[in-house]
Amino acid sequence: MKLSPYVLRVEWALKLKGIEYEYVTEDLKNKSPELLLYNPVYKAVPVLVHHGKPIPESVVILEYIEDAWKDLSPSILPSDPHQRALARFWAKFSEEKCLHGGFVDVFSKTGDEQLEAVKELQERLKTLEGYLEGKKFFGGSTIGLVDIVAGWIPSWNSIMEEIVGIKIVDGEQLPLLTAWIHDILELDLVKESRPPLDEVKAHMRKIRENIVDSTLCLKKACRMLKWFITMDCVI
Ligand SMILES: N[C@@H](CCC(=O)N[C@@H](CS)C(=O)NCC(=O)O)C(=O)O
Repeated sequence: MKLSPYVLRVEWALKLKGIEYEYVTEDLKNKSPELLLYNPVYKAVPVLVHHGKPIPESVVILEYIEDAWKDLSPSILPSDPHQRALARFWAKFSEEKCLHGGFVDVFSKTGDEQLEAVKELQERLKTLEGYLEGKKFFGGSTIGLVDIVAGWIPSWNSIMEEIVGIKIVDGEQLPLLTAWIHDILELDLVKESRPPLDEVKAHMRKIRENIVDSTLCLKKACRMLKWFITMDCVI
């Protein structure tokens, strides 16, 4: 699943710590018995298998990598307990408020609802940007948990903006985040594992077309329903 931003997180963490790994691809339309065995609850990628034991869920895997290879630097999490808690907090915020309740909302809505979602997302990104103040990366001078969890933004953002035709991460409004996007894309480990952008674009475009089609169908169905109700009243 080269196009999965969740899988990419695990690749980045393994590369960052210099851990050798075997990458096993998965066809999600025809899931392998291994995937069903290793992740019977969600049946999703990524799954890390270490010493024969499976660990599912990208953020859980990142924490596992940090614990299992704690002697390998750089660390994904700070050593200070409060700083560790903060990193976990912002990683969760980026996931729940910027990805699921943010970019996904913008990408899955149309018209005024979409413009409203853009405004809300930009406000949330501004909040996230506060955690970058005075630092190159969220993790400091090297990337850490938040950079890895939010690391899909640099590759996916410009593609999403192009497809929906709306600028989301504006350099003037979000200068620190814009610089962070640039610095993330300059990292060798990111360049090495970056998915083929034309494939990402084609994949995202297909998703957007399906969303727009089903929204149009729904609107049409609503209009028909209203028409039937009105006719019924008239009769
Ligand atoms: N919360 C999960 C999300 C993983 C996820 O959604 N993976 C997708 C691929 S991007 C998947 O395998 N979906 C299963 C399916 O399509 O049936 C994580 O962080 O690992």
